[in-house]
Amino acid sequence: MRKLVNVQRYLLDTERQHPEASGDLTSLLWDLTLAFKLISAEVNKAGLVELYGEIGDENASGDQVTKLDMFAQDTIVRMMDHGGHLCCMASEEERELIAIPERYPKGKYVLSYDPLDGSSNIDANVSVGTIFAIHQRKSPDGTDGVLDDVLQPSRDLVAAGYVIYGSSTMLVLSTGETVDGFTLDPGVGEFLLSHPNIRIPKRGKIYSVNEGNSHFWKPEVGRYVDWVKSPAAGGYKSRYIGSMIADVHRTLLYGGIFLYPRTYRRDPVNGECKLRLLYEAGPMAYLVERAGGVATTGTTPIIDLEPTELHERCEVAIGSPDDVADYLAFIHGER
Ligand code: AHM
Ligand code: MG
Repeated sequence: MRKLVNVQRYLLDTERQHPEASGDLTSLLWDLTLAFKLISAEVNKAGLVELYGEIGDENASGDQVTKLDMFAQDTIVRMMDHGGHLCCMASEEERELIAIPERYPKGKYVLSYDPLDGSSNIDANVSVGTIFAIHQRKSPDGTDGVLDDVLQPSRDLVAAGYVIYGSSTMLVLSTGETVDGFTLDPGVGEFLLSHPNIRIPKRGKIYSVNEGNSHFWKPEVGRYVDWVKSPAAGGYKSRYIGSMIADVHRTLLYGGIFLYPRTYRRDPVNGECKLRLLYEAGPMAYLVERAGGVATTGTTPIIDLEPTELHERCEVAIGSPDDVADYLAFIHGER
């Protein structure tokens, strides 16, 4: 009979491989999975309980906030503020750091997250997801967390993952070694290990980028995209959902490349990037690299970027090592 591993058993097994572990990270992740189950239940019935639609506000990054964004944001804060594992949090939906209330103990970890990535597509029932990243704090134990606790490179993450609320709900997680996938069994309400040790293929046959921006790319990006869809490249397909979590999840499983390059639409000199480093690009880069892939801005590995502000953005090229190598060759004018 197949061994059934729920996420709690997986976390305990991982903890036992590290005798120095205090169990704090395991409890933190366990609390998070409960938040994900609550969000998953709500996403699944959004159309029924009138949770679709925008609430008329913009978030810290200037995007329209949807009702489900707010639900996901509130759920994570409510589940995570009192466990004694965190010293502060940072969210796409909040301009400033989220403090742990005075009355609760302050822990040794920091949580950065995007409560509902891809939510601009949600009314069309497109897959959305939660992205999360956990660092160890740098400031003294027991005190309130500070900005420097959050502004750490993704290379130093102790855990990261995402939950995709798709045709089924899936949690993809790494605590530093393997990348493992769990599917939520709605009957029993447990995340069960379904995709152990995910490895990205060395090369894929899919490229994923918003080609609606092509007039605003650097010419090198356009040259790569022209090449990748040409017969010379050997028959790549285009897939773009417009929900990073879904586009990167597919890239992780099938291989290929996901791009969100800088566009020169509003600022023709410096251009602008879309994806946020701390809670979108960084954790996804960490996971893809752990699974054998590559994640770069075009010049720097994303996991090496030193964030300087909470909602900082960066360029993104993520995927199979051979595909990202082709992209870099075009970007650096070698092809
Ligand atoms: P969001 O966090 O407001 O949903 O924005 C991020 C999303 C990503 O999921 C996705 O990759 C990107 O925005 C799509 O952007 P675009 O519509 O410009 O292609
Ligand atoms: Mg997002």
